[in-house]
Amino acid sequence: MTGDYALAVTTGAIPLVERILPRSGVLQRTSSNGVSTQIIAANVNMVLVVTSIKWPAFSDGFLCRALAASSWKELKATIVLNKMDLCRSQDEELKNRILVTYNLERTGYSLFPVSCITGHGMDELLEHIRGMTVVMTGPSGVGKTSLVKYYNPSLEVRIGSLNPKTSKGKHTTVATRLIPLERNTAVIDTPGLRMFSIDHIPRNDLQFCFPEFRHCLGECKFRDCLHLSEPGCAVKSALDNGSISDIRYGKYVDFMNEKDS
Ligand SMILES: Nc1nc2c(ncn2[C@@H]2O[C@H](COP(=O)(O)OP(=O)(O)OP(=O)(O)O)[C@@H](O)[C@H]2O)c(=O)[nH]1
Ligand SMILES: [Mg+2]
Ligand SMILES: [Zn+2]
Repeated sequence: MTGDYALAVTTGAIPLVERILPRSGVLQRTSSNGVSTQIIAANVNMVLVVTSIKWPAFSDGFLCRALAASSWKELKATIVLNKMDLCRSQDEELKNRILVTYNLERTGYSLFPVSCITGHGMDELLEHIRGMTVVMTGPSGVGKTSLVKYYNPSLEVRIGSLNPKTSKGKHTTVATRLIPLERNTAVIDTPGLRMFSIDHIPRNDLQFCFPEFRHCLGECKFRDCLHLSEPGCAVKSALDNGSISDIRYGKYVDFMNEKDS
């Protein structure tokens, strides 16, 4: 597993792995078969959920699923909003909406608008991940590999073009790889995902995967409130007074309903 630490003996020419050391900081998703759970990377300090302002289109669904999966494993998550060089005046509204929906004060997440082309925000992002091993996840074509290539230009990696009809990526990266950037700092590049499935998160636990709900939990009229249509719900009150975003709450309801069926 990428990120694993192993004990190895080196008596011969080839080191022999004796055992894998216990893992911490494991990012998981539900496999595409919908049944088993897949470890994306192990021993990471933080998850970078990489998105793009456009090409491919920004997706709240992907982002909220990846953030929920990170919270589920108690992993710190950071949102990277790439391709800011493509942001035109007609995209400003979307950019501002994303900043409000996911901003630090409400959610505790960090958000970095960046561009791998102009270098905008890239120094700040490097400062943010310094000293850590971070795993990147995101849809195909958002620029995950471009990001590591920006930090390490001599790196031999494939960067893919987009499908001009769909403006989606072509699943260029096919294997997960740990790339050391500087002393004590490494980035794990992963293949782009069509969907970040979170079927492995139990329905009753989803509420804990939205950090902005936390201050409300325990404040609802019913102890077993799932914040859907129960009376006296503190999450719904926070939604009504605007301290929880309607987009984030909408995703929570979608994910809860998916688990119903
Ligand atoms: N305009 C613009 N294009 C970018 C930026 N970053 C990456 N791209 C382009 O986006 C396309 C996809 O980049 P990749 O780095 O291969 O994307 P990826 O996320 O690694 O894709 P997969 O490996 O398929 O998951 C390439 O054509 C890059 O040149 C950016 O900041 N601005
Ligand atoms: Mg890639
Ligand atoms: Zn409630």
